[in-house]
Amino acid sequence: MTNKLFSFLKYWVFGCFVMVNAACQSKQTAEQVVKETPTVEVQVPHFNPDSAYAYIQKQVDFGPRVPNSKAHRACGDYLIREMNRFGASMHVQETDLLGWDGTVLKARNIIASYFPEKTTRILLLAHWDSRPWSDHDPAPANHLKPVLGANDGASGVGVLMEVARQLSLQQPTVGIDVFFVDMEDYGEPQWYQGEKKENSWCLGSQYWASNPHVPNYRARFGILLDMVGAPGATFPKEGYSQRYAPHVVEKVWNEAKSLDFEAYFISKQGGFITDDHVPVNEIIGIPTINIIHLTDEGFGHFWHTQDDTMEHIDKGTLKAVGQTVLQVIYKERK
Ligand code: AHN
Ligand code: ZN
Repeated sequence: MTNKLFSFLKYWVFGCFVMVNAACQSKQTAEQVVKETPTVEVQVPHFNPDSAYAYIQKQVDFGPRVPNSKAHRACGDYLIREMNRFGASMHVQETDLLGWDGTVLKARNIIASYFPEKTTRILLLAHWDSRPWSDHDPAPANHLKPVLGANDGASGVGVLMEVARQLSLQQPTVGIDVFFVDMEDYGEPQWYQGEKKENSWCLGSQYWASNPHVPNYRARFGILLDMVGAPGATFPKEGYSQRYAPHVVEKVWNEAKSLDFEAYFISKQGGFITDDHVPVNEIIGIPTINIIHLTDEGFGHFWHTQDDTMEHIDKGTLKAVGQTVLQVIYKERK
């Protein structure tokens, strides 16, 4: 009797174990089916705006990074060091460029390549030099003073440094080249009365577009970041971007919308801005857009003034731009 009861209990317990186990296994199988189903969902890393902010602060702490200055040299060294630390293969283009005033400018274009073996590539750009003249400052006494360039220069570089840090942690499907462009902001100042010189802006990108860091360089498309740190910044669809790379504009603005950033990436036609994406489109022929802060009043009241400082850098704006760029990169397929 006791034996029979024991035997019954034994099989009952065993039966329960089998049933529970079977239930678990069928659950596992269901999960595996879900995992194995091809899906467009990808894990996009979280852009950290505190890091981007710190990278902007660091650049600004060198002082104005104007051509041929100690601060410019030191900041360039810092950028090369940091991008190396973030696991990129570095290409540094050193060259002498001629400014509108005849000054020989010691330029360094800094290109950080991720996954150089991949043939499908995206090019990301921002200029790292700052402007030698605050020619839009309300006080004429400031017109010959250099711009600190927290927003104009450092913001785009800071966002791309945080993108690079994420690239060092998680590999996307495509290869990425992060290009810190030199000598963008040496354009002829407002106060200059002499003969107007064409193409005095964007000297570093003009040079690169004619002399790429690797022969026959190609990228599927490019994204330039310029002045991407101001609180409440608005990025209309800039003219040259729409002309040369409308599909890239749509891709980027759609991703921004899906992340609820349409207050920044506004659905509005912007003016034509001479910037580093122009030689990239016109000389080397890579469809490239410009994410640039632009309002009906221009680039912001602090643009090319003594007031382009950290006070006008906003982490909410950095997040909107950085997360949108990361989403575009990590969703791109071969
Ligand atoms: C012009 O105003 C011609 N280009 C604006 C490009 C620029 C200057 N971006 C930053 N500073
Ligand atoms: Zn500028």
